[in-house]
Amino acid sequence: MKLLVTGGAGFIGSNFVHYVLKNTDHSVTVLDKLTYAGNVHSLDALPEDRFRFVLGDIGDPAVVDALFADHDAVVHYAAESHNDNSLDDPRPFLDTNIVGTFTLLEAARKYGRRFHHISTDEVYGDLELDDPQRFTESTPYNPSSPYSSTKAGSDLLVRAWVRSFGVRATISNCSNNYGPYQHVEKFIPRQITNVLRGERPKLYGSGENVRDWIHADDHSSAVLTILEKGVIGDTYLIGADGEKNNKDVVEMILAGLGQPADAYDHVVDRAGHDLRYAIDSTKLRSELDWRPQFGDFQTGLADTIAWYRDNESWWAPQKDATEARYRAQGQ
Ligand code: NAD
Ligand code: TDX
Repeated sequence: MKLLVTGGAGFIGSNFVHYVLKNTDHSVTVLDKLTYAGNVHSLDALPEDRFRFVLGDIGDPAVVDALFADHDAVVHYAAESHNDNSLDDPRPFLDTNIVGTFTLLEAARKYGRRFHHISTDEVYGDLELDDPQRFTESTPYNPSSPYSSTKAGSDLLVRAWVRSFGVRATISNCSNNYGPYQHVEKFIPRQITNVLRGERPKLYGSGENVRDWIHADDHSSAVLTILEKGVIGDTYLIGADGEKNNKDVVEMILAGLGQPADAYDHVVDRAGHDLRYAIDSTKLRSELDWRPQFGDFQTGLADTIAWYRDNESWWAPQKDATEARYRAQGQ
């Protein structure tokens, strides 16, 4: 297959591109605008005969149409992805996540292409810490932030284009990813790179908030499975039973870097901060026979810490500007 991957210079998209080129015979074209979150060096050293990079905006129909005409299937990762940024300036989230997805769906309709939409568990809102329920495919949408509301809107556009225009699309909603190539604005890389620079990790609020961690490679294998075997029009939740509260994750990072367990700061909480996410991925496991490979968060985190230690040249150019932005917000 010739795959078009939007947002392939970002964190999860670049991990997907590496995964596909390593584990399948597909060829890949990346369409990416290279916003502050995109990094071409995440796509270094890929096989030239099976990989191509195109600089462009998913909201530009001329660029999008030409690429759809020339590919068999599209996996759509491109998005504005950071909740904190969406609280500061929501506009780019509407432009890319809503209008950009709309532009891609119109091309999928015009050229009859298979389309897979990447989304998030945040569309379901949050859970109490002691709620025995986890999110399933039938949990009602209840997004909290400008980011998650635009992702929810984009999911609903995909559903409408399937029903009204017969677009051959599937949707997946995944929990929090970790692994290499994640921007230093995000929780785990921010704390690892802080410690590597001799600064203290920064925990929002009490640190009791829970996230359900999955390694980016497990997300990639799930997406490939859905692309190959998923039922058109269906939604699949992706998760690996990785619930941890933020305080525990910070303590694991400190331990992994030989620092005392309490060497972190509490900072101003995020506005509207979701308390807990938790995914029930029974449908994906039972209907499509998918299993995660990174069962052990501790080992996956140790690999991720090692990657940031070994790849300072990848993250250092963004670190100062990211921390300056956080400092201005008291975080
Ligand atoms: P990211 O911010 O690291 O990467 C986003 C990429 O999209 C960047 O390369 C950026 O340049 C590109 N991009 C942004 N606007 C664009 C535009 N208008 N046209 C073309 N390219 C554009 O994001 P990520 O964390 O890798 O997330 C990727 C996708 O996965 C998003 O759709 C996100 O909602 C979803 N998701 C993320 C997580 C997570 O834990 N990070 C979890 C579940 C789902
Ligand atoms: O410095 C920090 N300190 C802190 O305590 C940062 C940056 C975050 N946090 C907390 C906020 C969250 O409870 O850590 C948790 C994770 O924060 P983020 O990395 O910003 O992720 P989150 O808001 O959970 O959203 C992520 O997962 C779902 C991705 O950014 C989204 O794109 C995805 O949809």
